[in-house]
Order: sequence, then C-alpha cells, then structure tokens
Amino acid sequence: VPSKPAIEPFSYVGNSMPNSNALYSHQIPLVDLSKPDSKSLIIKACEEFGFFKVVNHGVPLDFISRLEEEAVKFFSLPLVEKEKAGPPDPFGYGNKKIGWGGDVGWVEYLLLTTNPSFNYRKFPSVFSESSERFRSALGDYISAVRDMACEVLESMADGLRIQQRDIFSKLLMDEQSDSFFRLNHYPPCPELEAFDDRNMIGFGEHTDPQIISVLRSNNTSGLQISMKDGTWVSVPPDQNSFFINVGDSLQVMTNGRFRSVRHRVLANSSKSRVSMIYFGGPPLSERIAPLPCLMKGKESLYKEFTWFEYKKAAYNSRLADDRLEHFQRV
Ligand code: GA4
Repeated sequence: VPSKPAIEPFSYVGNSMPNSNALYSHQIPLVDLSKPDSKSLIIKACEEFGFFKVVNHGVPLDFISRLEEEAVKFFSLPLVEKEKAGPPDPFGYGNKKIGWGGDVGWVEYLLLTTNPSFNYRKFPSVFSESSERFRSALGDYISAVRDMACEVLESMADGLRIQQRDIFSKLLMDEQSDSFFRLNHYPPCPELEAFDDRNMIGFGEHTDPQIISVLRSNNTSGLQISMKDGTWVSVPPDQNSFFINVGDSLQVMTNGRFRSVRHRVLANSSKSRVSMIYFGGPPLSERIAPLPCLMKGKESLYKEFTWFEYKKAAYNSRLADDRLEHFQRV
C-alpha cells in the first residue's frame, strides 16, 4: 500500500497520467509559417483550440539555446542567491507560490517585464555586470519572439479580413506595451514514481489574460490544454518549435470568435522541465472591446474595459477563475 505522499500542500489531479489521454501531435494544430495556407490554419486553430504549434518560425535556434543555458544556470544557483531576486511583486523570482491568491505549484520561476532597463535595475543579482550573457540572451530572444508573435497576429488580422493588418500587433510594438516574460523551472518530482495514477500540479489550470502568449520548452512533457468539452490533452514537447496561446484579451477583441485556451502543466517524476514564455499585452490605458469590424450586426458579448482594469481584477483572482465572467454582457 503506498504511503501518504511526502508533499502535502500541493494538489494532485485525477488519474490522467501525462500521456494516458494524449492526443498525438497531429491532433494539435500545426502551422508552418512559411506556407501560404498558414493564415487559414491559424484562424481555424484559434477558433477550435485557441492553441497551435508553429514551425519555420524564423527565431534563430541559437537565441533559444543561449537563453536556455542562462536559465538553467540561474535555476541551479543556491536558493538564497535566487531569493535575492524575490519575492515577485509581480516581477522577480518566485518559488511554489503563484500570484497573491494562495495558488501553489511544483515550480520555481523568474517573472520579468519585457522592458530591459527595468529588469537590470531591479535585479542586479540576476543581471550583474558579470552576467552580460544573460542580458544579451534575453534581449535577443525577446525581440525575435516578439517579431514572430507580431507576424502571427498580422496573419490573424488578414485571416479575419481586417483592413488594418497591425490592429493587434501594434499593441505589442507600442513603447508602452505591458508585456511580460517568464522563465519556469519544474523540478522533477520523484515522489510521483510511487504512484501510477497520480499527477502533481506544476502550474494550475488557467487562461492567459494577455493578447497572445508564445511558449517554448525543453523536451520534457507536462503541458496540457483543455478542449471545448473539458478533456485535457497532453502536448508533446518540441524544443525547436513554439506554441501559441490565444489570451483573454484576444478572445474579447474577436467577440468570442477566438478562444482563450485553458491550460496547465503537470510535474514530471524524473525530468526537469524548463519553459520560457512571452506574454504580449497592450498598453495599460488601452481599451479592450470587440472590434466593430468583426461584429457585423452581432451583439457585443463583452463590456469594454481597459487593460489596467482587467489586470487589477486578475491579480485579485485565483489562477483557475474565469476572469472574463465579470466583463460578460448578460
Ligand atoms: C497567468 C499568465 C502569466 O503567467 C501571468 C500570471 C500571473 C502571475 O503569475 O503573477 C497570474 C496569472 C497569470 C493570472 C491570475 C493571477 C495573475 C497569477 C494569478 C493568480 C504572469 C499573468 O499575466 O497572469
């Protein structure tokens, strides 16, 4: 009889092993950005899943491996060193605690803004003179991934037949854009080996509040997305590709045509997972509402809000909450 798990305060979830209910990668929409059919595939994926994988993304693999190397170096530091960059307020180093509502996960992370000067001033222990490598790896990676996210957003605008191609991408390119960057480390959780019917939450289920998120991980599994009917699907990891999430703000701007995808990460019993995510958000003062050109006589499903108002509400919520509920028209 297996004894009680050693780690208590964390939530275990049902009996779906990371791969027991896996759909294979061909069931996760795959978009080749170099192909002419990419626009229509992106639209279909955003409507059905709010999620897809991209290849031929144009981000140099060298940018990815340099940043991963620096991230691994950072997470290998003694805890006291990492804690010099914490707690996250919301930026900084965090361990197990996520947000301010009591959520926990089997994860440690570094949450940053995409504004480099802020990061360097605030976290001298991370971005010291001697770690010029970390600074430059981060700068190169973020600007390449932001460009790719903008290309994807412009394909979305084209696919939706919106005249102004940069209607979404201009929000990420704005100097005042409130975009975040996150490095996550999910350590292996050996206690899980004793059970073949248990999982531990690495990062609890949630939707991303922003417009678009671009995720890349090493070759360790763990990410799952929720289908419309609520079933969880494991996403096979692919370290050379990116995964795109539709965020709540894009769901609102498309008046619900695109779906903000619910997702979560399960801990692995033997392998570390390292992920890096760019969250493309609008300026704080930006008004978020369904685009009139997408309404065509339809009612707006949402009340208008500023990104600042939405974020304020988000930080008072629990990870799993439906944050759009308050902004829905009844
Ligand atoms: C989810 C998406 C991003 O990781 C994040 C998260 C943020 C945090 O970790 O501080 C939040 C979460 C995320 C949504 C609800 C609030 C805020 C934790 C939390 C409980 C950086 C973001 O923007 O929203």
